[in-house]
Amino acid sequence: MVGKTLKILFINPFLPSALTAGFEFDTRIRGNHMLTLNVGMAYIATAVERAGIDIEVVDCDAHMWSPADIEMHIRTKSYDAVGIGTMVFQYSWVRDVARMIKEHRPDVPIIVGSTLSTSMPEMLLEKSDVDIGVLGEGDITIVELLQTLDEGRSLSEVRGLCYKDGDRLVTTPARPIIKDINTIPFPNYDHFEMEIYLDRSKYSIPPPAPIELDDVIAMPVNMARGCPFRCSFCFHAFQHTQYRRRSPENVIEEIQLWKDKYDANFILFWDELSFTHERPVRELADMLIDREMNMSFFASCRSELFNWDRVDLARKLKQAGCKGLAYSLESGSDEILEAMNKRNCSRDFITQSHVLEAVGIKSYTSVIFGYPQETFQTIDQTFNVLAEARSYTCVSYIQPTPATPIYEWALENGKIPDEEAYLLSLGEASKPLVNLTNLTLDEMVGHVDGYRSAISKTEAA
Ligand code: B12
Ligand code: SF4
Repeated sequence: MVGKTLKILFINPFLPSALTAGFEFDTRIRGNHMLTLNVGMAYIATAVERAGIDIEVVDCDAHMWSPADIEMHIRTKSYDAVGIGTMVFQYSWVRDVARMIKEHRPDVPIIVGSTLSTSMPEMLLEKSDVDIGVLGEGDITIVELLQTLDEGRSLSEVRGLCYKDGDRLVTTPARPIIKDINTIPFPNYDHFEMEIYLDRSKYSIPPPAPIELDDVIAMPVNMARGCPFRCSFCFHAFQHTQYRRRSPENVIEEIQLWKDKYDANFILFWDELSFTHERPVRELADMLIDREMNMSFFASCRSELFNWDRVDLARKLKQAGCKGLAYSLESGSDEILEAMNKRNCSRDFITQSHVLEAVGIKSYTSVIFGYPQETFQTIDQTFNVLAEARSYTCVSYIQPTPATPIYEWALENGKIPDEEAYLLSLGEASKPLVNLTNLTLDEMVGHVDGYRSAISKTEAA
């Protein structure tokens, strides 16, 4: 057992531009700030607490706090380590908070996990006051890391880390993935500002809301980890982690917990890919129906899962409570889909959208403009596919993120002359930050906006 006296502070960063791209979420309460639980950090905090270590969570996201807002907290309390987990887009926020922590507590190690440390460990450690980056899944690594720090042993013994050792950076061998993810304890959200999350959870349901919003109490559930695909703009392109899914029994047990504890009536399956093929859909749907869970949910899948031969399966999923499925088209141009290594095609996408429409499941999709092959014609193709599919669409522009093939391409082709300046500017993806195309940014955005205003007029009608 690790020393009981250890105390770890977890900081959940404020996601100021969490309004994702083109979806116009209900913004009545928090301006454009859509609030969603930080599931990954909750898993980490839970693992640490279960190892007998004291934890505290400062929930900046729930309170919309800046680094300055938590300065007093850092000054007046003492901790053995600080843990932060967030996306690449919060690099600037994390850099500022790490600087502030070091000013007051120079000896407290700052540990960062999630996609930020996994995607850009060297830049993060070299350019900020962060001491240790946890790479990939952190559930086991964080506990071993804290034990090692506590016992004063060398961090080189801990797999899945990048850390500062004097003037040099050390990367330890990769942490093997957790093969059976049913063994991972459910995340405990008691240290998060649950009243605020539950109160605002309804605003994370994208329009057109398939349920009366005021009735919604939504909780996130992570049903699968990893992704079997390697799209060239995606975090998973360089992860090489095996796709794993929890058993339906295990998922339903967690859903039951949120029903009992929070009166949840809506589950957001925050997975890369909730469903890859037919069997898991059927298994989960059967179990939700047999156990009379009476739960609405959103999940994600690929665009080739449903066709007219599987309309009964879609119907069953609807009967089980599925209100919406997210699956990404990304582009209507086959050339761009190939460049993205997307391994889907627009025809399947259209068919699936029609099948889901026929059974009453809303379909949500996203498109990314601005790949190097983008032209007026490919933009037209994308909007033509969207019009035919009648899916609800989130429109964004490519913001290459570190370690992905498209980021490497952008670097090699001089599209990102100053890496750090670019990474500090990352944010909401509804505006392009770099131009990878042969169009000017004004031309591309103007052409896209022409379609977007036409779509909003049709939707308003
Ligand atoms: C939920 C979600 C969101 C939520 C945010 C929730 C929150 N409060 O953090 C919302 C909807 C707001 C969101 C927005 C966006 N998102 Co998002 N999102 C997700 C999603 C679907 C699930 C995250 C999750 O719960 N995972 C499950 C947990 C178990 O995994 P995990 O978070 O990775 O946690 C593990 C490790 O990372 C690590 N870890 C995590 N935290 C910590 C902390 C410490 C201290 C340590 C040691 C370790 C550690 O251990 C955990 C357990 O093993 C992921 C995809 C995915 N499945 O991960 C994308 C993902 C994180 N999002 C992504 C993107 C691109 C975006 C947007 C840019 C989308 C857009 N087009 O606008 C925006 C950015 C908004 C912003 N301002 O930053 C990318 C991130 C890419 C990157 N390189 O950072 C992902 C990976 C999707 C993808 N495949 O590309 N997103
Ligand atoms: S299918 Fe989705 S999650 Fe998987 S690699 Fe492609 S974009 Fe990423």
